[in-house]
Amino acid sequence: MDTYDLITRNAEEVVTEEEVRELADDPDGKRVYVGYEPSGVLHLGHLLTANKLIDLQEAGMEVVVLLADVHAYLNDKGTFEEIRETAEQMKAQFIAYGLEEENTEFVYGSEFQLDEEYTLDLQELQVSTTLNRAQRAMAEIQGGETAKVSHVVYPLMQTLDIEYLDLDLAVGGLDQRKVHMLAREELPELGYDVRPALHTPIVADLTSGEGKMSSSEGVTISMEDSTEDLEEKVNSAFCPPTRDPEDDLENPVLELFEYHVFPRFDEIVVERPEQYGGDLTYEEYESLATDLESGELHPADAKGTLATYLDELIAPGRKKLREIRD
Ligand code: IYR
Repeated sequence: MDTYDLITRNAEEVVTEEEVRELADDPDGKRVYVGYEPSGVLHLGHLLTANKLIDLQEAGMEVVVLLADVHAYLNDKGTFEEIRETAEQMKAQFIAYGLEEENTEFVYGSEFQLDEEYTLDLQELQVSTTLNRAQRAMAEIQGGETAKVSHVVYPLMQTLDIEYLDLDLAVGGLDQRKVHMLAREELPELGYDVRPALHTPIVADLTSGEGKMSSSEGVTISMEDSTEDLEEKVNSAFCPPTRDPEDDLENPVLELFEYHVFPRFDEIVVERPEQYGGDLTYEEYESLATDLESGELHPADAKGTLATYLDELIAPGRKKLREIRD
């Protein structure tokens, strides 16, 4: 796969293609990051961007994971102490999941976001950004909560992180796009460079195929799940073999294959007894999706296979989490 394709595979949006192509021409040592608010345990939402970081490491880039403790605090995720403890656990799970420890820089937001220079830049951004603009940037991250002053400071700090961590590329889920757009507009106001951004898709809710899979509502899959939990959740997932053009429901089973399984395994084997046609082997997502649609692959077999591969993916993180907790 060529470097640009590796960098952008499974991305929903690339801002801008031209800027990312330039990075792909000389990726060695380029710094890229994702920031995570430490909260709960790692779930598939976190792992979607983590997969992208693994691709970027493979492309030769330096990966920075921001454990955004101050952001989590501004977003009311607990006491500072609780947030720090969760961040430590997240870091251990990311490494267990497959981020190369020697090529990944883990940084706490509080290590640099409370410095004088950063704080003064933040004040300047507060002067130059309208309340309305900051609120719009934050809408998707904040969810339905009533806006607090902290919610408008948050995207301005996320903007500055890109400069202060000396990054060449910002990565995030599609829910981060408005913050990244704000950053592209505001950084030059402070005399800093504009940086490109890459956005991963948002996976639909497992049981309905609507909205997004999240830890706060509906069913999500996390590193806390046992093999049995996983089987149960995947087996009850929404998995229509063909898309109904009348609705915009997604097939979350296919999405999980596309975004989580295929990027991490070279081939996928669907085990079937001889009487049902024997095993099927797939090297790429498209062939599996085609077989599901044509009826060659039964949804029950697709789900069983998905549960097995997801289990393998989360097993190291699950083990780590249990060790930490014991
Ligand atoms: N807004 C992210 C957390 C976050 C991301 C980055 I990239 C930052 O520089 C700071 C915070 C979230 O919604 O989890």
